Amino acid sequence: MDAGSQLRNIAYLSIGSNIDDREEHLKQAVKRIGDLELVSIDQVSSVYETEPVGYTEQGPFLNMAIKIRTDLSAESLLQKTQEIENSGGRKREIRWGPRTIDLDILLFNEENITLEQLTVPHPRMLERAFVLIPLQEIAPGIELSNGKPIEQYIEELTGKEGVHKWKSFCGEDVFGHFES
Ligand code: A4P
Ligand code: MG
Repeated sequence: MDAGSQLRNIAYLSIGSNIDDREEHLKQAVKRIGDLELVSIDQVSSVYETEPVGYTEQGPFLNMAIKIRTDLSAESLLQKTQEIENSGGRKREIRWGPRTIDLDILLFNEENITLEQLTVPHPRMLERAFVLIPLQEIAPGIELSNGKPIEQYIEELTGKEGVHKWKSFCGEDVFGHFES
Protein backbone atom coordinates (compact mmCIF):
# COMPACT_ATOMS: atom_id res chain seq x y z
CA MET A 1 0.00 0.00 0.00
CA ASP A 2 1.46 3.40 -0.84
CA ALA A 3 1.64 6.08 1.85
CA GLY A 4 -1.04 8.21 0.18
CA SER A 5 -3.78 5.62 0.49
CA GLN A 6 -3.51 5.73 4.31
CA LEU A 7 -4.39 9.41 4.47
CA ARG A 8 -7.93 9.67 5.80
CA ASN A 9 -9.62 12.56 4.02
CA ILE A 10 -10.42 12.91 0.35
CA ALA A 11 -10.67 16.40 -1.09
CA TYR A 12 -11.22 17.83 -4.56
CA LEU A 13 -9.60 21.12 -5.46
CA SER A 14 -10.08 23.46 -8.39
CA ILE A 15 -7.12 25.38 -9.79
CA GLY A 16 -7.31 28.37 -12.11
CA SER A 17 -4.97 30.92 -13.65
CA ASN A 18 -5.35 33.68 -16.23
CA ILE A 19 -2.20 35.77 -15.98
CA ASP A 20 1.24 35.41 -17.58
CA ASP A 21 2.35 31.82 -18.09
CA ARG A 22 -0.91 30.16 -17.03
CA GLU A 23 0.31 26.61 -17.59
CA GLU A 24 3.42 27.19 -15.51
CA HIS A 25 1.27 28.56 -12.67
CA LEU A 26 -0.90 25.44 -12.72
CA LYS A 27 2.15 23.19 -12.79
CA GLN A 28 3.74 25.00 -9.87
CA ALA A 29 0.52 24.85 -7.86
CA VAL A 30 0.13 21.10 -8.44
CA LYS A 31 3.75 20.56 -7.50
CA ARG A 32 3.46 22.62 -4.31
CA ILE A 33 0.29 20.81 -3.27
CA GLY A 34 2.02 17.48 -3.87
CA ASP A 35 4.97 18.64 -1.74
CA LEU A 36 2.78 19.47 1.27
CA GLU A 37 3.15 17.27 4.30
CA LEU A 38 0.20 14.94 4.92
CA VAL A 39 -1.04 15.44 1.37
CA SER A 40 -0.80 13.11 -1.58
CA ILE A 41 -2.17 13.73 -5.04
CA ASP A 42 -4.48 11.01 -6.23
CA GLN A 43 -5.72 12.27 -9.59
CA VAL A 44 -5.19 15.19 -11.92
CA SER A 45 -7.61 16.29 -14.65
CA SER A 46 -6.74 17.60 -18.06
CA VAL A 47 -6.25 21.33 -18.44
CA TYR A 48 -9.19 23.28 -19.89
CA GLU A 49 -9.25 26.73 -21.42
CA THR A 50 -12.31 28.61 -20.18
CA GLU A 51 -14.04 31.93 -20.78
CA PRO A 52 -13.97 34.23 -17.74
CA VAL A 53 -17.09 34.08 -15.59
CA GLY A 54 -18.21 36.82 -13.21
CA TYR A 55 -15.88 39.63 -14.17
CA THR A 56 -15.65 39.27 -17.95
CA GLU A 57 -13.14 42.05 -18.81
CA GLN A 58 -10.20 39.69 -18.41
CA GLY A 59 -8.35 37.06 -20.38
CA PRO A 60 -9.32 33.38 -20.64
CA PHE A 61 -8.43 31.03 -17.81
CA LEU A 62 -6.78 27.67 -17.68
CA ASN A 63 -8.64 25.50 -15.19
CA MET A 64 -8.19 22.00 -13.84
CA ALA A 65 -9.23 19.85 -10.89
CA ILE A 66 -7.29 17.48 -8.66
CA LYS A 67 -8.18 14.82 -6.13
CA ILE A 68 -6.02 14.62 -3.04
CA ARG A 69 -5.82 12.49 0.09
CA THR A 70 -4.83 14.25 3.27
CA ASP A 71 -4.63 14.05 7.04
CA LEU A 72 -4.93 17.85 7.24
CA SER A 73 -8.23 19.29 8.46
CA ALA A 74 -10.20 21.32 5.93
CA GLU A 75 -9.17 24.55 7.68
CA SER A 76 -5.48 23.63 7.65
CA LEU A 77 -5.77 22.70 4.00
CA LEU A 78 -7.27 26.13 3.23
CA GLN A 79 -4.41 27.80 5.09
CA LYS A 80 -1.88 25.81 3.03
CA THR A 81 -3.62 26.51 -0.28
CA GLN A 82 -3.73 30.23 0.57
CA GLU A 83 0.00 30.16 1.30
CA ILE A 84 0.53 28.59 -2.11
CA GLU A 85 -1.66 31.28 -3.75
CA ASN A 86 0.35 34.00 -2.02
CA SER A 87 3.71 32.46 -2.88
CA GLY A 88 2.59 32.44 -6.51
CA GLY A 89 2.30 36.23 -6.40
CA ARG A 90 -1.48 36.30 -6.02
CA LYS A 91 -2.83 39.75 -5.25
CA ARG A 92 -6.45 40.18 -4.23
CA GLU A 93 -7.57 43.25 -6.12
CA ILE A 94 -10.81 42.62 -7.98
CA ARG A 95 -13.28 40.03 -6.77
CA TRP A 96 -13.50 37.36 -9.48
CA GLY A 97 -10.77 39.33 -11.26
CA PRO A 98 -7.49 38.25 -12.90
CA ARG A 99 -5.27 35.97 -10.87
CA THR A 100 -1.95 34.17 -11.16
CA ILE A 101 -3.33 31.25 -9.20
CA ASP A 102 -6.66 30.54 -7.54
CA LEU A 103 -7.09 27.44 -5.42
CA ASP A 104 -10.54 26.49 -4.21
CA ILE A 105 -11.57 23.58 -2.04
CA LEU A 106 -14.57 22.07 -3.82
CA LEU A 107 -15.34 19.03 -1.67
CA PHE A 108 -13.92 17.61 1.55
CA ASN A 109 -15.13 14.06 2.12
CA GLU A 110 -18.90 14.48 2.13
CA GLU A 111 -18.79 17.22 4.73
CA ASN A 112 -20.78 20.41 4.83
CA ILE A 113 -18.58 23.09 6.36
CA THR A 114 -19.73 26.61 7.14
CA LEU A 115 -17.03 28.68 8.77
CA GLU A 116 -16.24 32.35 8.37
CA GLN A 117 -13.26 31.53 6.17
CA LEU A 118 -14.46 28.36 4.51
CA THR A 119 -17.62 27.01 2.90
CA VAL A 120 -17.62 23.46 1.56
CA PRO A 121 -18.96 22.32 -0.85
CA HIS A 122 -17.72 25.45 -2.62
CA PRO A 123 -20.80 27.70 -2.79
CA ARG A 124 -20.57 28.55 -6.50
CA MET A 125 -19.32 25.26 -7.92
CA LEU A 126 -22.69 24.00 -9.16
CA GLU A 127 -23.15 26.99 -11.46
CA ARG A 128 -19.72 26.77 -13.04
CA ALA A 129 -18.85 24.61 -15.99
CA PHE A 130 -15.17 25.57 -15.60
CA VAL A 131 -15.25 23.78 -12.23
CA LEU A 132 -17.61 20.88 -13.00
CA ILE A 133 -16.17 19.70 -16.33
CA PRO A 134 -12.62 19.08 -15.01
CA LEU A 135 -14.09 17.62 -11.80
CA GLN A 136 -16.31 15.22 -13.76
CA GLU A 137 -13.25 13.93 -15.61
CA ILE A 138 -11.67 12.70 -12.36
CA ALA A 139 -14.89 11.95 -10.45
CA PRO A 140 -17.43 10.65 -12.96
CA GLY A 141 -20.81 9.94 -11.43
CA ILE A 142 -20.06 11.74 -8.18
CA GLU A 143 -23.22 12.89 -6.44
CA LEU A 144 -23.40 16.55 -5.56
CA SER A 145 -26.16 18.54 -3.87
CA ASN A 146 -29.52 16.70 -3.52
CA GLY A 147 -27.84 13.46 -4.57
CA LYS A 148 -27.83 14.58 -8.20
CA PRO A 149 -24.93 13.24 -10.28
CA ILE A 150 -22.43 15.75 -11.57
CA GLU A 151 -23.37 14.92 -15.19
CA GLN A 152 -26.85 16.34 -14.62
CA TYR A 153 -25.48 19.66 -13.38
CA ILE A 154 -23.14 19.83 -16.39
CA GLU A 155 -26.00 19.15 -18.77
CA GLU A 156 -27.96 22.05 -17.30
CA LEU A 157 -24.99 24.35 -17.99
CA THR A 158 -24.47 23.26 -21.59
CA GLY A 159 -23.88 26.21 -23.90
CA LYS A 160 -23.62 28.77 -21.11
CA GLU A 161 -19.84 28.91 -20.76
CA GLY A 162 -17.02 28.18 -23.16
CA VAL A 163 -14.92 25.33 -21.76
CA HIS A 164 -12.52 23.50 -24.08
CA LYS A 165 -9.98 20.84 -23.37
CA TRP A 166 -6.61 22.50 -23.77
CA LYS A 167 -4.14 19.78 -22.85
CA SER A 168 -4.80 16.18 -21.95
CA PHE A 169 -3.37 14.50 -18.95
CA CYS A 170 -1.70 11.43 -20.36
CA GLY A 171 1.62 9.80 -21.17
CA GLU A 172 4.34 12.34 -21.78
CA ASP A 173 2.03 15.25 -21.19
CA VAL A 174 2.67 18.11 -18.76
CA PHE A 175 1.21 16.50 -15.68
CA GLY A 176 2.08 12.93 -16.60
CA HIS A 177 4.32 12.46 -13.58
CA PHE A 178 1.29 12.67 -11.28
CA GLU A 179 -0.34 9.67 -12.85
CA SER A 180 -2.31 7.73 -10.24
N1 A4P B 1 -13.43 30.67 0.95
C1 A4P B 1 -14.62 30.22 1.41
N2 A4P B 1 -14.84 28.97 1.02
C2 A4P B 1 -13.76 28.58 0.27
C3 A4P B 1 -13.41 27.37 -0.38
N3 A4P B 1 -14.23 26.29 -0.39
N4 A4P B 1 -12.22 27.31 -1.04
C4 A4P B 1 -12.94 32.02 1.20
C5 A4P B 1 -11.39 28.40 -1.05
N5 A4P B 1 -11.67 29.59 -0.42
C6 A4P B 1 -12.85 29.67 0.24
O1 A4P B 1 -11.46 33.89 -2.00
C7 A4P B 1 -12.18 34.67 -1.09
C8 A4P B 1 -12.33 33.93 0.23
O2 A4P B 1 -13.12 32.77 0.04
C9 A4P B 1 -11.05 33.41 0.84
O3 A4P B 1 -10.47 34.32 1.71
C10 A4P B 1 -11.49 32.14 1.58
O4 A4P B 1 -11.40 32.32 2.97
P1 A4P B 1 -10.30 34.52 -2.82
O5 A4P B 1 -9.65 33.38 -3.55
O6 A4P B 1 -9.48 35.36 -1.95
O7 A4P B 1 -11.05 35.54 -3.79
P2 A4P B 1 -11.73 35.26 -5.17
O8 A4P B 1 -11.24 33.96 -5.74
O9 A4P B 1 -11.61 36.48 -6.00
O10 A4P B 1 -13.19 35.15 -4.76
P3 A4P B 1 -14.00 33.89 -4.85
O11 A4P B 1 -15.32 34.29 -4.30
O12 A4P B 1 -13.29 32.71 -4.24
O13 A4P B 1 -14.06 33.70 -6.39
P4 A4P B 1 -14.20 32.35 -7.07
O14 A4P B 1 -15.56 31.87 -6.79
O15 A4P B 1 -13.06 31.48 -6.78
O16 A4P B 1 -14.16 32.82 -8.57
N6 A4P B 1 -13.72 32.23 -14.61
C11 A4P B 1 -13.10 31.14 -15.15
N7 A4P B 1 -13.34 30.81 -16.41
N8 A4P B 1 -12.23 30.40 -14.41
C12 A4P B 1 -11.94 30.68 -13.09
O17 A4P B 1 -11.14 29.98 -12.47
N9 A4P B 1 -12.44 32.10 -11.20
C13 A4P B 1 -13.11 33.10 -10.61
C14 A4P B 1 -12.98 33.29 -9.16
C15 A4P B 1 -14.03 33.95 -11.39
N10 A4P B 1 -14.15 33.59 -12.77
C16 A4P B 1 -13.50 32.55 -13.30
C17 A4P B 1 -12.61 31.79 -12.49
MG1 MG C 1 -10.94 31.62 -4.78
